[in-house]
Amino acid sequence: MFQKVLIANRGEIALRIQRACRELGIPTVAVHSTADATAMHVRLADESVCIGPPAARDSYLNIPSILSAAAITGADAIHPGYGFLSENAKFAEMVEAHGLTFIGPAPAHIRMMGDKIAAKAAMAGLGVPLVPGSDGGVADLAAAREVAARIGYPVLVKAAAGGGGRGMKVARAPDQLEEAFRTARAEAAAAFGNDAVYLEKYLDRPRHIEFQILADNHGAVVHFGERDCSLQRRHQKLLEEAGSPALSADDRARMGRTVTAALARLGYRNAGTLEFLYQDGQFAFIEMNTRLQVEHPVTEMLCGIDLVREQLRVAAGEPLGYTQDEIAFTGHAIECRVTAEHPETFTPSPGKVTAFHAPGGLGVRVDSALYAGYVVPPFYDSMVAKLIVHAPTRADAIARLRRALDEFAVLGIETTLPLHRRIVDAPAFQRGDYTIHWLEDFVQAAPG
Ligand code: MV4
Repeated sequence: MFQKVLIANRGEIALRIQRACRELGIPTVAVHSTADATAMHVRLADESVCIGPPAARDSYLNIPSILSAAAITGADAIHPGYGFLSENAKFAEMVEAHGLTFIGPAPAHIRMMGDKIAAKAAMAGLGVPLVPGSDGGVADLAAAREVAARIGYPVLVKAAAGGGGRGMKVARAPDQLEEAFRTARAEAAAAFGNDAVYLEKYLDRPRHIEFQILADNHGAVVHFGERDCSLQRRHQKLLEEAGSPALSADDRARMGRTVTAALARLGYRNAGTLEFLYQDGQFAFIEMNTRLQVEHPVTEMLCGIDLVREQLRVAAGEPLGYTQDEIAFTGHAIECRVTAEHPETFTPSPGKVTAFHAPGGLGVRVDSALYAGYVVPPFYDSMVAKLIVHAPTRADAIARLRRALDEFAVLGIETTLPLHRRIVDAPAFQRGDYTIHWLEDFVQAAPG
């Protein structure tokens, strides 16, 4: 096992990784910007190193600073968390070139999944179902017209280097294709320095369902079931559940077998998530994330496993030590992402937290780096807490979530807690009857 782990991140995920390391007896090194000197992840680490000024590009994205911090403190592994450098293949390569272990997949797999065209080609070859679309990229408008005529309108033009909703354009009819194609291309070139685009049939009312997998360095791959992440606004997830209210145990087992077989053949290592659109009983792969995700706790609660501990163990070369049939899915878990934003306008609300009281009790978990007196800086992601509940049934989990939200107090800043309280009471949410478009409409409608 590792002697010392450097955590190249901040906030709640840095705490989450520290906790797993501490339970394994591994000392941790925190890195922080000058804006984060009083942050909880610095207070709770065994050692800390200041790596630069507030702007992320000068600190949490500063590869030479982070590698120097690892060298100075004698860390032998780096956990990147999510965001920042977590899906940067070059960083993973440099970590390994310095003789350290990158706690994540092989650089080649990070790079492959970062190119959405390459990711889809790989998955198609491994028997994973895709959305109907172009076979690879579309080089010009004529090629786009041919593909669109074959798959039928509406179609989506997507950037190969995109993902998470950036660089997508819909064409609902042939007369909209030229505009969609040209703007998607231009935006992709400007945003990613890569103008490669591809075409997909546009699914009009899908759910977003993703499968969590874990692979050791010896060829064993398991899945921990799915998460339903359909409740999002402007590509920011607000609430996630495990399992999906739309799937049966049979659906889960069938898709689980498909994804674990695919990743075993790929030789994938460590944690990963396969994203699917799910509509009319059909799964269609869209992207793979090669990192630990924000919403991993719902999977942990459902399966009773510590995913970060598992990441550390397999990165250190240990075998998984269990098989798929030893993984049980028990009850239901829901996570609310609480952000420092106005609950109706979504205006950012950084500043001093004057009081903080986290809910507790059976089946309630709060992952947060907040404390009373902490000043939320304006420089980073606005997420300040994750509230996760687990209960025997979905209805019990919703009742528990309502109760926990009522106990949760974050004063001094605006948060999205009141929005979560409204979602929990919405009949469509309670029925589990929603698509990726539901929340967008719900927040448009006036509260009351
Ligand atoms: C789609 C789609 C409909 N049809 N692809 C948006 C983010 C990126 N991961 C993929 N996205 C979508 N791809 C086809 N062929 C609709 C979306 C989409 C979406 C997907 C998941 C969660 C939220 C979403 C919100 C808007 C659009």
